[in-house]
Amino acid sequence: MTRVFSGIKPTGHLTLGNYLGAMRRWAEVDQHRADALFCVVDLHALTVDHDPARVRRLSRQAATLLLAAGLDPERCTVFVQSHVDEHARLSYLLECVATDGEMRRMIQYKEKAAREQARGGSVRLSLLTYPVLMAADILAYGTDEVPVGDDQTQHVELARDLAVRFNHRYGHTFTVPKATSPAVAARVMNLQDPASKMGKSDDSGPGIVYLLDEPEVTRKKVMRAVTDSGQDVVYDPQERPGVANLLEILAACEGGDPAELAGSYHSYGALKKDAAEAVVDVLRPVRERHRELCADPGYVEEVLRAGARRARERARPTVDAAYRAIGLLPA
Ligand code: AQP
Repeated sequence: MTRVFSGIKPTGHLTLGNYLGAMRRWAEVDQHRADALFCVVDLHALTVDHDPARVRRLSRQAATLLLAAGLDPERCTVFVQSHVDEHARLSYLLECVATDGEMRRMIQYKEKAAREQARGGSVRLSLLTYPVLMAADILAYGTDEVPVGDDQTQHVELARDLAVRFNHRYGHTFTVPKATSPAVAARVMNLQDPASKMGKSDDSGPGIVYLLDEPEVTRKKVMRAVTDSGQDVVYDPQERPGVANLLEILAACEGGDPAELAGSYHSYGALKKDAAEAVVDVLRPVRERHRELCADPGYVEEVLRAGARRARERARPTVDAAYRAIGLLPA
């Protein structure tokens, strides 16, 4: 059976980008067709300046939202990364296979390091090495497929490269994974700055739809989305990124093709109105289920405990095999 792994980082409140690019597919497709593991990757949230209490709160919230989005603990494994030691154990071995140059080429590293420096902060070493930890997250589970949004494909490529290199040097140990992305909305853009990805740790609140925004707030954000200088509605991500983003969001929410949808609109206002309603409709059941789950925090904790037990059992044999293959004495 195909093994699927993916994760979400508790660095902010989850966004429409996280949902359309990743979580929705995990719930609607992946958990039904594969042996799937989904993880709140809390160690990754420590790579930038962080407040411990906030990371704890956001980790709990992210786990609750994964369940609210439809992940079913009877069908898939939902857990928190730091509860399973194998991730950090394997990460060090992979650091001994990765190179400094490879790490410095990562686009997210360049962007986030520049952002930290612009804020006057220092860049943590873990920001540079976190793609190796992400490779460990993936490789520890013998993962075949990693369903992610567009922004994460470079990191999955790194996991592939490290798996191939390790296998070549030390004998076959890891499955070589591949990234899968949705056909539409693989990169939802910021509504106020359609040249940038909608990111949960960005500062620009009005351009980001959070999953837990009230419907009225969501409507306002979509209605105020920056559009382009033209008048006609065409799907052209290069020349008309604002309108293309709204068409992609609408297509992802309602099904359909963004270029075809463009033909049924004669004004930006009508497109925004329909996109706003489509987003509100898609998020409504997630918000409702989230509210129910918040009333029963013991249930979420139990799901995470059981998930960590299952994940540990799956990861340990592969990580132990990697320790032996690389030349370490068995304990
Ligand atoms: N804007 C997006 N469009 C489509 N997919 C997206 N994803 C994130 N943003 C978008 C996908 O959501 C999954 C979880 O993302 P992550 O938690 O690993 O963080 P990230 O990729 O770094 O995205 P964020 O939300 O922008 O976080 P910050 O601001 O902390 O960097 C991934 O599959 C991702 O591709």
